[in-house]
Amino acid sequence: MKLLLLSLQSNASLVGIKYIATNVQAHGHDVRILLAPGYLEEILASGIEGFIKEFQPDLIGISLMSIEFYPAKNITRLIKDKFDIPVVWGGLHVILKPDECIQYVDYVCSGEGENAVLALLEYLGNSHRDSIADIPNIWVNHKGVISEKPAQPEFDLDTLPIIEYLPDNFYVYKDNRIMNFADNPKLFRSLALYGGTCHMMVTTRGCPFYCGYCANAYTMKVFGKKIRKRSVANCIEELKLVRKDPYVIYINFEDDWFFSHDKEWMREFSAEYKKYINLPFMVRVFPGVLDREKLDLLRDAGLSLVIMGVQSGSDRVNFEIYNRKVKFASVEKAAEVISESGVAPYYEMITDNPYETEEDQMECISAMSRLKRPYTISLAHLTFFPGTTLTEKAIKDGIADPEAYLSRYMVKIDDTYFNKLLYLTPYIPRALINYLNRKQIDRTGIHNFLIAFLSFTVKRTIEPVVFFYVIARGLKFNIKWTVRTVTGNWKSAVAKVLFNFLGKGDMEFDQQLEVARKKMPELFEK
Ligand code: B12
Repeated sequence: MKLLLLSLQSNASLVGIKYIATNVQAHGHDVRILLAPGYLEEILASGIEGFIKEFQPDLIGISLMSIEFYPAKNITRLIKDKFDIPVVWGGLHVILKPDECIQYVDYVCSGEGENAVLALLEYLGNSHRDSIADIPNIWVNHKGVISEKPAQPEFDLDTLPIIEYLPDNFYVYKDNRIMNFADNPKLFRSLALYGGTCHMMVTTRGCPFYCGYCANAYTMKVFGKKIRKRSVANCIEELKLVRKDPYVIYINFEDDWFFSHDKEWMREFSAEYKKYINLPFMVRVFPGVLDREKLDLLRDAGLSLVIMGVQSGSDRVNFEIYNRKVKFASVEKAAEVISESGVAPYYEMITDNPYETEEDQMECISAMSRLKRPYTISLAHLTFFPGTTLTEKAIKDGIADPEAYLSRYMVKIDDTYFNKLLYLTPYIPRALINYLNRKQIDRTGIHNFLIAFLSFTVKRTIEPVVFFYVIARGLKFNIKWTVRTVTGNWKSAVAKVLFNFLGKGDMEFDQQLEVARKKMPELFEK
């Protein structure tokens, strides 16, 4: 049987789809992955049409996060116009909204896809398409009649085959041509995140927290609270394979809770990693449970950067609005530990929260200004993902547009006085932060001018320097690693500096949607 997996993501760094592809392939089927970055055209490009005609898949699978909902809806109808091939959707957005997604497609996968897609493909090989598939996780839309299916029981992650960094069945649609990435590695590197120097990997699945804004708070209702973990041997096997690609110089562990591994695991992992892999890497940490001993073990193995979600510097916002039970005192303690270990810190903040008062915002700024420097910071809009407790509340209160999460992400993040000041906190003197940190009613023209001026200049001068210093320090000032990281990432680094200079954010996706809204209004109707 043949399976075509389609991703509409803007970059070539895929994880979930690779797992599905590798598992289905390991069972003897022919699989291709096609990346059509942000495809949102009115017609099916002849290149894509030709590729499907030539491959003749028995099933087409489309992967989508919420941001890809309209592109997925569009390409599904274009494929359906030309081909009589069953289509299945899966991915985070489908897990959140299976009931809505199933309206546009034959099947949706409301949970993990590895076993579900395999079962569906084999079912299509054995049964008549008119019969109704009875497969865990797979909802069916049979001529408009919907059959729901409860989530599949969990499986042991070590039973999955190992995924590759650049599999040879990975294709891309570009300039009306389909190209194989393995045959065009330069093209792959131009579309992969960090210039194709970084392998993204997950060693656990699950998150024990129910933060009110996070999509995980909903997915954990589906998958259960238990965190599933891969063995050290299984992770090292993947890394050894990845290590063969000379361009990969950095490993990015995308686990929501990497620190759920116990000390024994960390000890064994660090020893093996140092021995066989020996590349710098990054992990995500949660402030309340950061363990110094584990951090030191990882640091010794090559840990160079940690991403820590802070979200807000106000305990009221974290506890009462985000249901995130972490006091800022724990953040301060964790920041201290991170700073002492010499690992580069990157703190993530959520802004533009309509429930936040000016007092909360001021508390947030002064709390963040107390953190040990140097550190770097990223801001993201509060996004009202469907199914989360915060979204339900915001919709009830008439505050959130239930559709906004489909399009609003990074754009115009530094529009407000508060966001600008928050972004500046790691870089300007604390006395200046205190002077600028005040309510709107107490601000004068001087405050507004200073914020605009500092925001413009700091982004173009101090920020890149601090960023570079923090990264080099995280890499223990190892010249070889620093040079390799910088040269490997020079395109993203230059793009960041350039975008900072031009004062541009990640606008492309929103603009594309606007154009599509004008050209294809019917696509945006319910
Ligand atoms: C790694 C990661 C990325 C990577 C790679 C994503 C990828 N496509 O593989 C990168 C860095 C590219 C990324 C980017 C973004 N991400 Co991200 N990312 C993650 C993260 C941390 C882990 C995902 C992962 O690898 N999980 C492990 C794999 C095995 O699971 P999976 O991807 O869900 O895939 C399984 C199922 O979903 C299903 N499945 C997936 N595809 C398909 C397809 C078919 C046909 C079927 C049947 C099943 C199926 O089967 C898979 C295997 O079991 C999650 C957090 C999380 N815990 O999920 C956020 C997360 C998915 N990201 C999120 C967001 C918001 C983004 C961005 C929009 C951020 C931004 N502001 O730019 C961008 C969007 C990029 C784009 N579309 O252009 C949100 C999504 C929320 C939502 N409602 O969509 C999450 C949930 C984070 C969060 N807690 O809010 N991300």
